[in-house]
Amino acid sequence: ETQPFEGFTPWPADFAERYREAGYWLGETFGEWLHARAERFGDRIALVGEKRRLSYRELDARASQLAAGFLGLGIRPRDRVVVQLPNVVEFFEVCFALFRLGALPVLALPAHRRSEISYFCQFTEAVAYVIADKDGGFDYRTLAAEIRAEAPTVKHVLVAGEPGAFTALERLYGESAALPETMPGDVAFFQLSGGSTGVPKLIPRTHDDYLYSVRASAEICALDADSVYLAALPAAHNFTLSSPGSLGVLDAGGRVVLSRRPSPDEAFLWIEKERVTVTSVVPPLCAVWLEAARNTRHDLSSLRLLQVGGSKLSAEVARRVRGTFGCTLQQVFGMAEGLVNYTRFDDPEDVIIETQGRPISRDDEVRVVDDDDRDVEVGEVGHLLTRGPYTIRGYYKATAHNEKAFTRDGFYRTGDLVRRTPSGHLVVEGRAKDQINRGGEKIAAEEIENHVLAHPAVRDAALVAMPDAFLGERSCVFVVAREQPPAAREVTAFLRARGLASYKIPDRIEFIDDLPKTSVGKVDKKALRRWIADKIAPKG
Ligand code: J2J
Repeated sequence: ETQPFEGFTPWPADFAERYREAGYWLGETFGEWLHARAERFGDRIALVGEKRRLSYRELDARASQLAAGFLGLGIRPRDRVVVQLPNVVEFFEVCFALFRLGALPVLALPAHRRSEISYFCQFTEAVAYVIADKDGGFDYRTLAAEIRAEAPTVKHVLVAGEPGAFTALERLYGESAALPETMPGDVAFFQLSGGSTGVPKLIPRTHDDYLYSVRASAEICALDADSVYLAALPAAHNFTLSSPGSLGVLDAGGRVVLSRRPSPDEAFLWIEKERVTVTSVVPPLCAVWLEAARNTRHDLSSLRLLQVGGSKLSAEVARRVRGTFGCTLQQVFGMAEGLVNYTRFDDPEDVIIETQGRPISRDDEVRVVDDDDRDVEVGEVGHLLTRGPYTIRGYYKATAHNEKAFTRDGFYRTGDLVRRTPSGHLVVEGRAKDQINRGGEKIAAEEIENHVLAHPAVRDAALVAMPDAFLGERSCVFVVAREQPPAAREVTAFLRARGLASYKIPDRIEFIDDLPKTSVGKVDKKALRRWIADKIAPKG
């Protein structure tokens, strides 16, 4: 018996038992899972990066060697390690090494900057921070130096590539060592929530629950040892990692190809070269790929499945996928907190075009409710609540927030407004949470408002979504100035200097005398959204 992990909300015992009995939770850790894959798939290629290809056996061995290196540094079970890597082979080596050790990766995105990373390190009391030297013209070592100054718990900065002042990851691969035992019911790592509050929330995922979602996803998508998956979006994102993503393909014995950029230039090259069969994109990227595919010189004929998710796909774009790529479209509506919905291969075409799919599991409990948590009729729009074998019961160390984000009987309040069709498929109709979905990248309004409010010339601020033909939504911040309004450019520069990820910088700033309020005195964001939508609407 191990001590319960502080800050983690386990499933109630009767649910856990049910999930085990139903065969969802197999009692296997990521470490064992990878060993088993190496046994079975041996010298087959598991990962293809820009510089290296790794077989299953090599990946398994490298993970053990790196785990030994981490142990040598003093990293222990349950220690948190912030991992911020682009789509490189090292991402998997590091994650699997930490899994094997029982240390817990916190999966940051490459776009995150000082504000986010510093928070993750401080909040989780991370002992190490893993980066690449450079990516996309950005030097992560500069960021790491700032993080070291702000987060004293971070004892090690480990660098894939040129280490500069820090430690080269390459030097840590050691002789395999005896590793402590890990438990399948334990937290394996942290995903990040899109969030709607002042600070990002961390999502603890266990070996048992995550591996179930991966295995079941791989089955729904009919993956096998001949599947070749292109990770075009960031590998750390839940969609790319697990729906079925890289892990799903590794589960099936297939090959994962890592693209550094999601651009058609690079992605199409990989598709041709590695004969990619399946990949996943967000809707704006889908539109870009569709355009580029019209006159590409690359052979894309190997592609059998294009998955689209992360934000709402328009039916117009959806309809073009089959004709352009000659492959099946699959809509994916998922969340890092758990629940993932897929359209199925045998769904009628209109269901594939017009719905966001149905849940993975028979034991995914889905409720669609009104503002008072009463179930609405099939076909009516309501709040989506869910619980199940791979949906968390609480965010990490967030007791007060969990009271609001979960019902008393453990349903997660997704914040999504959906409609359920008679066939059980879900259609995303909107959002109740205070978040902007900028083409799949999530922005928590309150987080940005707090940053804007820190500007000395700002008295009040409200961030809302404005419609955008390409991204679906962009962000607009309404600012009430104390006296003379600052220049918009100056506010933007101020936010950048605070170390915010680029995608979170408001796309537009509107100065306003006062924020409109509702009858109960809350900021009337509906009115602000309507106002900005009207203002930017094409005239005529
Ligand atoms: C509309 N909104 C969607 C969709 C997600 C697979 C796919 C996506 C994610 C993801 C994921 C949507 N149509 N098809 O984790 O495993 C919005 C909803 C949802 C939120 C979750 C996966 N697919 N969304 O996007 O944690 O609002 O996960 O609650 O980043 O994205 O965001 P995230």
